[in-house]
Formats: sequence, structure tokens, C-alpha cells
Amino acid sequence: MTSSSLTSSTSIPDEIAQKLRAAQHIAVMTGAGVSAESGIATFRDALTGLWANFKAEDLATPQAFVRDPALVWGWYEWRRAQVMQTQPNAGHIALAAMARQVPQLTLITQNVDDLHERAGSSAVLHLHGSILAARCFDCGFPYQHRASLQQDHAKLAPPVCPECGGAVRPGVVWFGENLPHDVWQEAERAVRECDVLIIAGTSGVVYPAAGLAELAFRKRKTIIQINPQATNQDKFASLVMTGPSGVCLPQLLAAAWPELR
Ligand code: BJW
Repeated sequence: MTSSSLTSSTSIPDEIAQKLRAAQHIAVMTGAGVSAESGIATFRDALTGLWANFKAEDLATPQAFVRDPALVWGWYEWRRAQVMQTQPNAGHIALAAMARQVPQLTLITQNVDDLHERAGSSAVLHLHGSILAARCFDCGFPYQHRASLQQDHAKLAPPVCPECGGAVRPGVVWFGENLPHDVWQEAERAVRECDVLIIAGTSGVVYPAAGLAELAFRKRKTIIQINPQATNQDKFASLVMTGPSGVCLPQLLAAAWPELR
């Protein structure tokens, strides 16, 4: 397939619409950009308030948590409150609708929010865990955390593990940590087996997730890339859609299944 590029205001090539409609299995990989239109800052947006002097990359590590648990836990509490007070957007909703049109759709996300599930997607593969989950940093015991809805920019001591007295940490995957093995295996399998891979709202710089685009390219899959900015993964794509996912994903859905309009 020849590769093409379009902005969110132009129409989807028929060839792509037909590929989507005929697909037996569509894999989708989403990143922080898909939740941006819900009001959740992307990972690489500048931090504000108490965290303005930090980069997210420096806070999302086990080393940062050990150095200053209250700083890191306070950041996650603030982000949790943000997640709980936002709603899925048109991009999340379009993906849930697409899943109802194809025999199989595997939704792989790097996002730690639950907006795909709240839009109606099920069996979402969360490569980087969930911000709403928590466990002990030392013994791994799961901790039932009830987040506060207050969006204070404040340091906050993490809860204490009832099993071993260790510090409770968020249930996410930090830099240097392994992804959940079964989830990663499932994601790789979906990309190997799919007919079309849609990649939306990721900068494509964090591995191993970013490697899924390369895997799909090596397997000669049809790849659709959606992002308002250019990314280093555009070179793999059969179609690059330059625009917000809240516009482009509904556009793809309507092009392939016009009867849903
Ligand atoms: C829109 C939009 C709109 C805006 N619509 N789009 C190979 C090479 C080099 C390094 C490595 C490698 N393999 C492993 C590494 C190390 C490391 C890594 O990748 N480092 C790189 C940064 C260099 N990876 C790891 O450590 C991983 N573990 C691992 O590999 O284990 C094996 C190992 C063990 C021990 C030692 C070494 C290896 C773990 C990675 C875990 C990532 N975790 C985080 C934090 C999660 C918790 C939290 O949220 O706090 O996951 S980091 C962060 O990045 C988060 C995200 O899921 C992830 C990806 O970010 P994403 O989603 O792409 O967001 P952004 O902000 O980067 O981009 C947003 C995009 O949206 C932009 O492009 C915008 O333009 C776009 N956008 N509005 C659509 N409306």
C-alpha cells in the first residue's frame, strides 16, 4: 500500500476505509494524547505548581519514590483526582463503537486512566498499569486506595502497607520496571495477528510500547497513525492523520462504517 498523509479536515482514502471495514482483527494502541481532549495533561506536557521544577520522567521512577515518597505520591493523588473528574471524549467513544463493528478489536493502551473502559471498551490491555490501583512498594501486597477528589498541589505521605509496614505506591509501571508479562504478550500477539494497527496520541518514544509500531511494520500491516504533531513513527504508517484523536477516530469510524453516521 502506498503511504499517504492527511489533515483532519480532508477525507479518508477509500482503500483505508475498505481495509478497516474488511478487517477481521483491528489492533489499536493509544497514548496520553487520546485523553488530552478530556482535559488530562499528556505525559510530556510541562508540569505545574509544586511539580513545576520537575519533569514527569524524573518523578515516574522507583528511585524518585524512594528519594521523596510524599512528593511522588502527592503528584499521583493530584493526577488521580484529575482522572476521576474527567469524562471520555469522542476518540474513546469512537474506539468503543469500532469494537462493535469488527469480529475482533484489541485495544492496547499506555494510559493509566480508565477512560477507555468508561467509554465502553472492555478487556483493555494496560501496558503501564493503572493509576487507580495501588500496592506495597516493598512486598507488592495490593492496597485498596480511596483517592481524594481534592486537587491540591501538595506533598502527601503514602499510606502504610497493612501487611509489612512498607510504603504504598501507585499501580503503574515506572521507568526501569518490567511491563506486566501477560499483558505485554497479549499486545505483541494482537499486533502480529491483526490486519490493521491504529496508533493514536503517542509520542512513540517509550519502549517497549513504541516497538509495537516497528513490529507491525515488519509484518507489513496497514498502520494508521493519528497525532496533531509529527512523530518518529510516521515513517511506518500507510496513513498519517494529522489532527486530534477526538476528531480523527470518529472520522475513521464514519469512513469505514458510513451507516453509523
Ligand atoms: C494528541 C493530542 C490529541 C496531544 N490527539 N494526540 C529501548 C531503547 C531506549 C530505551 C529503552 C528501550 N527499552 C527500554 C528502555 C527504557 C525505558 C524507555 O523507553 N526510555 C525511553 C524514554 C528512552 N523503558 C522502560 O523503562 C520500560 N520498561 C522496560 O523496558 O523494562 C525492561 C527494563 C527493565 C530494567 C531496565 C531496562 C529495561 C517501562 C516504561 C514505563 C513507562 N511508564 C510511563 C509512566 C506511567 C505512570 C504514569 O503515568 O505516571 O508511562 S512513562 C510515560 O510515557 C507513561 C506513558 O504511558 C508513556 C508514553 O507516553 P505517551 O502516551 O506517548 O505520552 P506523551 O506525553 O509522550 O505523548 C503524547 C502525544 O500525544 C504527543 O505526541 C502529542 O503530540 C499527542 N497529542 N494532543 C492525539 N488531542
